Order: sequence, then C-alpha cells, then structure tokens
Amino acid sequence: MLKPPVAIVMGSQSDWPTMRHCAETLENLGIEYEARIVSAHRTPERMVDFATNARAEGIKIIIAGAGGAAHLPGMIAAMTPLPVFGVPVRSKALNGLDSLYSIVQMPGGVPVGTLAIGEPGAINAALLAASVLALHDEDLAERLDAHRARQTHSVPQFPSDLE
Ligand code: RP5
Repeated sequence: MLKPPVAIVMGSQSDWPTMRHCAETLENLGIEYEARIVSAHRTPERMVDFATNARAEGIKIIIAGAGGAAHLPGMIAAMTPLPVFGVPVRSKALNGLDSLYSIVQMPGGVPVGTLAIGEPGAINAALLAASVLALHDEDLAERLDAHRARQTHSVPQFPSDLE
C-alpha cells in the first residue's frame, strides 16, 4: 500500500512540539502525512531504510526537522531524489543557529530547502509542500488559495489597544 504523499521525520521526540505545527498545517489543508522519529545519529539504519525506500513507497515530499548537529535533512537528501525540506529546530545551547547552519549549508549538488528556525519554519515547510502538491491537484490548489485569503482577511487594517 502506498504511503501518504508527505513524510514528516524528526530526530527526536523533543522535536515534536515544533514539528506538530507542520502536521497541523497539513491537516488544515487536508493533506495526508505520516510522522516518524528518524535520527541520523541514534538510529542511522532506520534513516537509511527510510530514505532509500521513500520514493518506492509513494512518498512525494520529505520534511525533516532536527536540532543541534542537525544532519538528518542532508543525509536523507543524499539518499533520495525526492524534494527534502529542512526545519532547523531551536536548540537549547545555541538557540537553533547551530541547527540552521547544519541544515542550510549543503554542498552544491545535494539540495535541502531550508526553512526558518522553529515554529515558523515548520508551518512554512507544510505550506511549501502544499504548493508543490497543488501543482497537480486542483482541489488542493483551491484549498491553498482559501487558506491565503483567510490569512489576508485576518489582518486588521489598524492597530488596537486591545490585546
Ligand atoms: C537532534 O538532537 C534532534 O533533532 C534534537 O533536536 C536534538 C536533541 O535531541 P534530544 O537530546 O532532545 O533527544 O538529533
């Protein structure tokens, strides 16, 4: 049986409070996904198994979140032709700058689309995945347009003293 089009993977359970924003955004757009813990350092064989089989299993886009020495998105990208979006998770020691640098500075030839640190990056990874899938899915394209319109309408014209 084919897997859902989006796979969310993360290096640790501790990444889930960030990555669940990605999952919620996909859910709001009606996009099926599977979320798994796959660590480049602690479960390297699980990572190889996941990355090498992802395309054959029907996955279309991989979103990988990791923090600190965040090798997961790059290692997965090295083993699959699927698009990989990397989310730098905010780390305790260096506030996510280490995560960002670990993910963003890939060598030419092995791309990872790197998002912002933390929750905004997790949300935007889902929205980017939605944009890619919407290229071949008219219903999803309409849901994405509606999402944008709701966001636009939610922004007031003038600031208020009321919180
Ligand atoms: C990385 O190490 C994970 O992606 C996580 O962000 C970080 C810390 O992991 P834990 O020590 O909280 O499990 O592999």
